[in-house]
Amino acid sequence: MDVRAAVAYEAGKPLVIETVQLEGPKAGEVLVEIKATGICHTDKYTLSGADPEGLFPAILGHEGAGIVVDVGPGVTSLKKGDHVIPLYTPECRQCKSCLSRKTNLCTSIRATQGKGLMPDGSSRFSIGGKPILHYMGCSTFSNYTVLPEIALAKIREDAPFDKVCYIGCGVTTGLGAVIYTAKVEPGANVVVFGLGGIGLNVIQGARIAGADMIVGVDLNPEREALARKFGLTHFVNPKDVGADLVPHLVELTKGGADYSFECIGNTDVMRQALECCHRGWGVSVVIGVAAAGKEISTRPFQLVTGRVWKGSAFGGARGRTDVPRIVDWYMDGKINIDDLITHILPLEKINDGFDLMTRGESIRSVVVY
Ligand code: NAD
Ligand code: AHE
Ligand code: ZN
Repeated sequence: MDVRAAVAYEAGKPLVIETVQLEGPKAGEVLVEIKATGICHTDKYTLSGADPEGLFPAILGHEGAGIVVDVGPGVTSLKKGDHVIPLYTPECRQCKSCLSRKTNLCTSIRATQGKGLMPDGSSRFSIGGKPILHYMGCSTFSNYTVLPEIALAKIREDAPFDKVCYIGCGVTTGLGAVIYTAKVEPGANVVVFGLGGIGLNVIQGARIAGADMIVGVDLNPEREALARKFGLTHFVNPKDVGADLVPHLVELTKGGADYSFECIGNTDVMRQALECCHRGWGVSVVIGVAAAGKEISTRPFQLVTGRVWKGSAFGGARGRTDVPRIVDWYMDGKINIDDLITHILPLEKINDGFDLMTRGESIRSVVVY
């Protein structure tokens, strides 16, 4: 079938709206009509050329929601008409990782997904017979896409697509990092670096977990007011404290953070996030994705004296199990998504969404088909 998609032909170049040919679902696959998709910083990162797994030409986008249109042979858990959220972290419930119960990083299709291909090693997208690659197994910058059954969370039908698409990445990543990865407890002191689409969800996660002090660190002063609405108690602009940021945060939290979260993708900030943690027990969670070639460093003494450095992908959430629950939290008014969706755009304006993010003017832009 012919579909409408934003194609990333080359790193660093704007997306091009094209008519693309999409093959139907093969065994174990599902055809989904995407109704809405968020634009995440990771799409910008890959488009920039800094992602070692960034391949072109491709159809980016990994934060969508839509409706099942057709299923391939052998699909049992989904049927035409089901409402779904695509999962860049699938949940096969059979691989070593899923069965371990120690991680959400299902490994069953990761190798082909990282090459921009479906599990059988081919692409379903093409233009004039030339293959166009998938992205993060999702390619939600297309009004129709094909995914493996294990990479779709079935959600309730009354949930609005233009809001719950954000649960496909940003909401789950931020909330999950607090709840599933760090397991923040009531009364904890939390420091969040970067108050964008991810960091603001970390803040609301920390509030829900019952944190006492929720400190936000951002270079953009405009982020403070919105963050306060989500539970922020203290705002720090690094420009105001300069080289003294770490001691300032340690003093503010009366000895250091119980938990810190890096939501930027800056390796210097990752170090600050670790070092502002409390001696003996502070846990720092890396969420931000850093460019190819970047490395983190600190004095090993920081770890010897009890600070813990860990990371979180998709918030540690098991997509098919946890995503439908997070949709329920939104529908029950337990989490706020509406105030984070600052812009709604048609597909033709998708490049404006990237520009708004670059200029720090949006939290989430959502493309509605
Ligand atoms: P965003 O652009 O919306 O937000 C980034 C924020 O960081 C902005 O508010 C910006 O002003 C602030 N900032 C930038 N440099 C700073 C600095 N040096 N000090 C303090 N603040 C600074 O991005 P986002 O969508 O929230 O994504 C954040 C990061 O998380 C990205 O690296 C993205 O790729 C990554 N991410 C990771 C996962 C995961 O599963 N681990 C999932 C989604 C996104
Ligand atoms: N290809 C990138 C990795 C990027 C990355 O870390 N992705 C996160 C999700 S970001 C969503 O916005 C993730 O889930 N990682 C686990 C995985 O298996 O990819 C690079 O830098 O190499
Ligand atoms: Zn994302």
